[in-house]
Amino acid sequence: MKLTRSVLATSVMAMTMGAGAAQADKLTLYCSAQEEWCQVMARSFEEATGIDVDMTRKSSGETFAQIRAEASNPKGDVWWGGTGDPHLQAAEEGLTEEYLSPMREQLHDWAISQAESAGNRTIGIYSGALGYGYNTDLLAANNLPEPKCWADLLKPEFKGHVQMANPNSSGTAYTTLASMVQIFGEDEGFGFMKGLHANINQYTKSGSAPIKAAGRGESTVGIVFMHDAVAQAVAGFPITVVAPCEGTGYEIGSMSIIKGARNMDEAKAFYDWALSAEAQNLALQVNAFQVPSNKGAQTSDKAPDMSTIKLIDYDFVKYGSSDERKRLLQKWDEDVSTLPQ
Ligand code: S7P
Repeated sequence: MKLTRSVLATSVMAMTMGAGAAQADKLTLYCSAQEEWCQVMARSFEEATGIDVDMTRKSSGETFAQIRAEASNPKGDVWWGGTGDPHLQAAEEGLTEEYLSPMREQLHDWAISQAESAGNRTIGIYSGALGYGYNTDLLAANNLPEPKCWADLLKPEFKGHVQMANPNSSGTAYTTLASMVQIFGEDEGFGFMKGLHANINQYTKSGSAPIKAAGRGESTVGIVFMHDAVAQAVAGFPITVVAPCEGTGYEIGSMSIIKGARNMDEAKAFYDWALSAEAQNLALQVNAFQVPSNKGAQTSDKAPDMSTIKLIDYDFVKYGSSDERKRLLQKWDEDVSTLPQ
């Protein structure tokens, strides 16, 4: 893949600025998007720049916890992908580095707002709406009514049929929890999570695992970002994608440079490159159906159409704040996860 002149110039500039960099031509990338997308980003950056990339894929909440644990001796350089809330929390806790990329002018306003709300210690790279998907064959085999709303997932006949991730490890599941609180209010939102708990067959570590299980016929419903459900349908699995009738939350998938990165020049080169239309178009190669943040990047025609989905005005500042994220997770741990099923 060829870099545009501006991205290449930016990358070269970043590389030459860094006299005294600890290690040249190496980047440690923490990735929280889907594995295939992480792989193609790492390999394409290597091809474009000759910089070796050591990439590890972990869920958003797990990566946040790792970066925090490593804060006194940072091992990662860039955290790319994953829901924005833990990136905002990392920014607030001083775990990520302020950076103003020359690529910012090419981005949608929502990506810049994400950056500005965090003192430019993170930035939006894609967006996507939360929803769920279900296996049409299993739904029919179990005589279940077609679900259209969040409330439908609480029906007693769905007991044991619904899967979601654990909000501590998964950004998708934290977005679910924060969305329910915003849609229904705190008390009713937690009431919803308790009702849902009764129907959950498993809390997975990774956010997209529940829809993969539904695709394989191991679970009927998976609560995920709608683009992850579309990916299963496009792969040929009998999955129907639902935009819940009450409205839904969404994510601004984000990227941050880790504070104290050992390979700071390479980190900035990756950051600039990852904001380019060319790099964001790599999503199309791996059936990643998020909406890209570069105005010139292509959105797949299979991607959920955000303009037709009833989106809430998700309060990223509040639900990405350290206190609120900790509080909601603790409350979920104490009041929801401990209930009998
Ligand atoms: O699969 C893509 C995606 O849904 O995964 C990210 C997610 O946060 C990572 O998985 P976890 O839920 O396990 O944290 C999203 O940002 C992305 O759209």
